[in-house]
Amino acid sequence: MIRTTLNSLAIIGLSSLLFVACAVKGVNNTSKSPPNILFISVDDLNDWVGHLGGHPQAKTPNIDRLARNGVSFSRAYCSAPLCNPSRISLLTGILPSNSGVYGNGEKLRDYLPEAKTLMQYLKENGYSTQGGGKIFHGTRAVDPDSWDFYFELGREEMQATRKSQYANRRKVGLPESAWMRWGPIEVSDDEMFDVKVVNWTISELEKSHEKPFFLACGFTKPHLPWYVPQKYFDMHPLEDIILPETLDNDRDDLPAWGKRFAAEVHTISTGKNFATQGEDHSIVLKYNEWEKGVQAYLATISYVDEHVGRLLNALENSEHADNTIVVLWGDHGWHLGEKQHWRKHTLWEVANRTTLVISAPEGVQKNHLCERPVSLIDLYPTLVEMCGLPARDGLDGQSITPLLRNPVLEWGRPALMTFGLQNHAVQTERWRYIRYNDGGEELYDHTRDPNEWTNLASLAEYKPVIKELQQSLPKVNRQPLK
Ligand SMILES: [Ca+2]
Ligand SMILES: [Ca+2]
Repeated sequence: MIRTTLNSLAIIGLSSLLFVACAVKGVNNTSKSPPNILFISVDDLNDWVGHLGGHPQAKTPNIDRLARNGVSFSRAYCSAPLCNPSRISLLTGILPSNSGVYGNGEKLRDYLPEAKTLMQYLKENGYSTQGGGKIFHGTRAVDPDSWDFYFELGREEMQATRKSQYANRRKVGLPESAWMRWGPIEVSDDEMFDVKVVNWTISELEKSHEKPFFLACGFTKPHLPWYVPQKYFDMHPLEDIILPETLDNDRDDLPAWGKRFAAEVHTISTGKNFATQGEDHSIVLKYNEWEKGVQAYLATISYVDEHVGRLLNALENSEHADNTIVVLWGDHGWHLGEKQHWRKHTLWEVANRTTLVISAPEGVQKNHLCERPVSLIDLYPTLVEMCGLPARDGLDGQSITPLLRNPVLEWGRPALMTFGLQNHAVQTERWRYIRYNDGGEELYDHTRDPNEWTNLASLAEYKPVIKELQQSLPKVNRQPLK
């Protein structure tokens, strides 16, 4: 079984889950200046990292190293399984059901003209805020008021970077008529966009800064296309690739909206015969690309991990090493065939669970895996508290600093996920409850069914469980703007 189970969490390099009681000081030590934040986002990263065990062949020694230096969350969930709403909710602290931001087309300031982003709040409190790569949904300075500086490539350099990434796609043997965009390419790491952003971030870590800094480095991978240099594919030999465990008739017990989300059909138009061919999974099977896709996702994650390692090295070798919080987060999960679905865009755990690791010189345990459900919506109030700033009203999340100090603390707060208007999932340690806008329901018992194969929602014996979980559904569902 690929999915992490409670019993398999004692894994590579992580110590026993048993919490060793130990006094931990608060982060905001008055004798020091406020801590800096190195904020690393990784686009479309599910739980396929070594220490989380989401895939047994994931190789991420550097993200694992960060986890050994802090707390990693085995049940970290996005607010929405899609880039724009996930990132806007994280960075404003406002849930999609309160903002009305459900898709990738919505502009932050059309929906939330008065919202104060995390970066704006830090700026108000004496921080400098700098970013590069994909932090909001885009690789330029989305919401300029949030940033003192945003690293951007010039138009020509950006075009050259794109071109280098696609230059060899014809050589990698992909069928011309399929949408799959993955395979090794013959470019050096330094030609890759993410690496240019990492190099800039490292240059900032090597400097002295007058103010405490918020420094954001946003990887655009492992979002498709999965084109990375050959050496990362060599780390994951095709002949050894293990596929995710799936059930052929898994969709049979889904309500209408669940079936609809699973059966998403894509029209891929690149101007050359890339028309709709049906569902992703049927195309992947038709061209015998499943193993290659899994290999390419693992390879692209290893590529990101290599450069996360360079960021960590730069921080460790800098004057900021002893006063910098590190947060690494993915914006949602990813299907690679589970429920015969690819990509995100569903309310199952696979599309919503992501990687979240937090380390800090003080106030955060080292080498602990926290199993409590947490949400990316919690990051804003968490960082505000870790920086010793006044708590903000009007945020939908809740600070998880108690879990950073004591990862086995009783928590009891479920995570909430939303995909489109009035489609929600509620996740506790045991249960996942999904309710769609037409009243369709799913219920999964993760203690017996971590793959979410058996929908229990129609069984009378689970009505009290559902009633309890429904208490965590949003009371307000803001309509999208016309
Ligand atoms: Ca994404
Ligand atoms: Ca099923």
